[in-house]
Amino acid sequence: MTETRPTLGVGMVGHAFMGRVHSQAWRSVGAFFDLPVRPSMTVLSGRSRGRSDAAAAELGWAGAESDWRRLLDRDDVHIIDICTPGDTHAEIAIAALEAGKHVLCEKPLANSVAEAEAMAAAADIAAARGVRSMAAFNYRRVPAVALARQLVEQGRLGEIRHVRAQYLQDWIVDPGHPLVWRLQKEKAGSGALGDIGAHIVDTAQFVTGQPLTGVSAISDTFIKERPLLGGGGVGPVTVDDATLFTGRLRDGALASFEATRFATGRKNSLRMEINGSLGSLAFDFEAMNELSFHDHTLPAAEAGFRRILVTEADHPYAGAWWPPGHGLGYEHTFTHQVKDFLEAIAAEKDPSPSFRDGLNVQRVLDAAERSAAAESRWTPIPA
Ligand code: SOE
Repeated sequence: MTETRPTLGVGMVGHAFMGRVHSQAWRSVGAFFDLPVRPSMTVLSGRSRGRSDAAAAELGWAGAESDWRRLLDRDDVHIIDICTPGDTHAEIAIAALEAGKHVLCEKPLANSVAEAEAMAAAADIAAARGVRSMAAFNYRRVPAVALARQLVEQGRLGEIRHVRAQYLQDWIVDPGHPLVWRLQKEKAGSGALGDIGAHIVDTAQFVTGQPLTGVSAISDTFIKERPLLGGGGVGPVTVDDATLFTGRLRDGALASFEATRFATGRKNSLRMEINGSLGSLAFDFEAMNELSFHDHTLPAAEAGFRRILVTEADHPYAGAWWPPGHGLGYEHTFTHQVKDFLEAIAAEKDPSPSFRDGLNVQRVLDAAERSAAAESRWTPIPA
């Protein structure tokens, strides 16, 4: 059959952990979802020519460049997918939008509110010309999280009173773990707060449909110095190892957030419990195919948390994959992300989460950082 769908060439910047998982998404999306456009893995770019060539061959990209600016000059590149550390996001995203390329950008959107504001402003100007942008908060695309959103939207939880959100990892508990870029403020912006706290802020606001209005935070860096990557001594850790904060949602719910890389035994435990007047929801990414739901309208004798296995064809995204019960993994959330992004581009609609949503998360992170520095002072989030 002749291919009639338009082809959208993708240029991906960065090919480490995020680049690898985004590559998997671009490789698989067309095989599992019936898309109105056809993505083509045109080119990736990294800093070294040799490593970029090798990564392109390994990950399935047609070509490689060693400077992302070259991707913007190419007519066969329509989408720029930014998978680099936060300190480069603003420059690449703004240049790409100005060059008329649609942009998908990893989280956190930027390293500062000022950068995120500039990106959101560039995205607004680009959108008026039909150029789309999206912040990559992949956990919204876990079927169980998308189902949680649907249940809240349907009013099954009633009035939301509490959100309890945690993102727990343990990969830097060992003081011998080297000083990687995620532990350097100038590269990453912040530590556990921006890397994983950003996800629970986005997920909580997405599922409840409500923004946070203010926060009060505490934060610590337990291990102050770590071995330099190339050897030759130690260097200072300039970001938080853990940040905790309380907050209030728009309609009055009280919320708590905990982002830590020191929760021994917890590998990638993004957890959320939401309590409403009519029911509650609970989720843990370490059991990502399940959502627990308590229906408080049932007689007390029958009520209680029940586990929904979120693998039915009627569940968000799940029908495109395997028969019920066979389950999905981390990588599928990225496939769902590019599916939604491509569909929005084809429909000439602004994708969600937008750069404005990314800016809002940035404001929450910034408020938490300022609050922690000011003895947990209550810090409002600017609208
Ligand atoms: C590392 O902490 C990390 O890879 C984050 O950067 C991701 O955003 C998260 O999904 C998993 O953990």
